[in-house]
Amino acid sequence: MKITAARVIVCAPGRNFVTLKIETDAGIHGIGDATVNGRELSVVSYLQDHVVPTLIGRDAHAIEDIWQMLYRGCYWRRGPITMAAIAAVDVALWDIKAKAAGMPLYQLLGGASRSRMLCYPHARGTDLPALLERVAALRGEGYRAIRLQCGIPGIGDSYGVKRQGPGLPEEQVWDIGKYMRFAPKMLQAVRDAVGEEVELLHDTHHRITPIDAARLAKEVEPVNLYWLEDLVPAENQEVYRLIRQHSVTRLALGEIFNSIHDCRELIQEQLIDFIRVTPVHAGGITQVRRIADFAALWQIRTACHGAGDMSPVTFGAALHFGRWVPNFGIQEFAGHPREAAEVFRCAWSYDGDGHLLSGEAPGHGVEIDEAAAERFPYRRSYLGNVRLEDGTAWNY
Ligand code: CS2
Ligand code: MG
Repeated sequence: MKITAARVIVCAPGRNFVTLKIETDAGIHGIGDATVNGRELSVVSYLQDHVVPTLIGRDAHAIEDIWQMLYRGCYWRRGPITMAAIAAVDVALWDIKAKAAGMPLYQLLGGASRSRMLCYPHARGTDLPALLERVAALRGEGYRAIRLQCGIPGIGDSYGVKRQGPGLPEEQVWDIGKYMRFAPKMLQAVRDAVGEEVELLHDTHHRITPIDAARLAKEVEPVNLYWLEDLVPAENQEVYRLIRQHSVTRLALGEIFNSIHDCRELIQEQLIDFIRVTPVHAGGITQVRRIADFAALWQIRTACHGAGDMSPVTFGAALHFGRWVPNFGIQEFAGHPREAAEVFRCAWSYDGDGHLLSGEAPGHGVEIDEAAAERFPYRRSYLGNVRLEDGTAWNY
């Protein structure tokens, strides 16, 4: 089966998405996600100007060989743009192969390890009462695990509360001390409100220092969180040794990783409990599967990143991966803008009881309506610029 064409479709149904569509001489097509939030057009050019010309005429079934060619042949390997481009090709080819075999992608990967996937939505509130109200509403929708993000007294809406609109980066203020004084109280207050049965998660979003992270992880042990996520940036993976030695609070990391080398020490030194890599940012199914198998050696579980900027295509691929992968943990389910449903037709669904269903359609079960996509043209947008109160540039 030969690749005959590959096109990049850019659209903004509520937010920007970049989709790669690969067509074959068997009349079967597949789609992959190439969305890198805030740097979308970089991947468009990487695909259109550099990758697509090398794909035409190749065997669409040769997923591994094409992955290795794109990874090794580019010389300037790894990095978010390269690996998102490789991911888009990889997921589109897995979609094609599964469709050609007439089976849902999870079957092609090795069959179902579970019938449904535990998931968690985002509860956000500008203050604690608003957060508690949102948590109660999500409990009413059947969710068994919920992520908590709250405005912080003295610095207003922080990460995970105020949505970034289109246009140039918004300046946001952060203060470690104010966060450190508020977060443990916020988390305990929600635990007191919902009881012990609900899994509670929190994302610190790279915003504190390692010793603060150790203190926070230790202080919230009584809350028995499902996890604390992205406590500190992990370019230097060994900083997690300091955190780990002080606490048994579960730790999650990895949504920004794009290579197995970004998490090798974290995994083999058991410095984390959940690995958050997701197909679009970590080189597609082909590499995410490798990372999951490596993580399984230390009983580390998967938790694919599933924020709204993970396209419905990535979400579909992640759910089929999650249906198969033996060491599955949980799937993030932040949801997509309402308009996205006009462009992407998805076979996956929420079961109303805290779990997601992959669907049984051949492939990853997601299709794009190109005519509808044209109704939502690209709009340049950015993540925020974060600064400490003294003006120091800080981590978004
Ligand atoms: C967050 C993301 O969902 C999460 O865990 O870390 O919302 C992240 O902020 C965005 O994906 C960045 O584009
Ligand atoms: Mg996160």
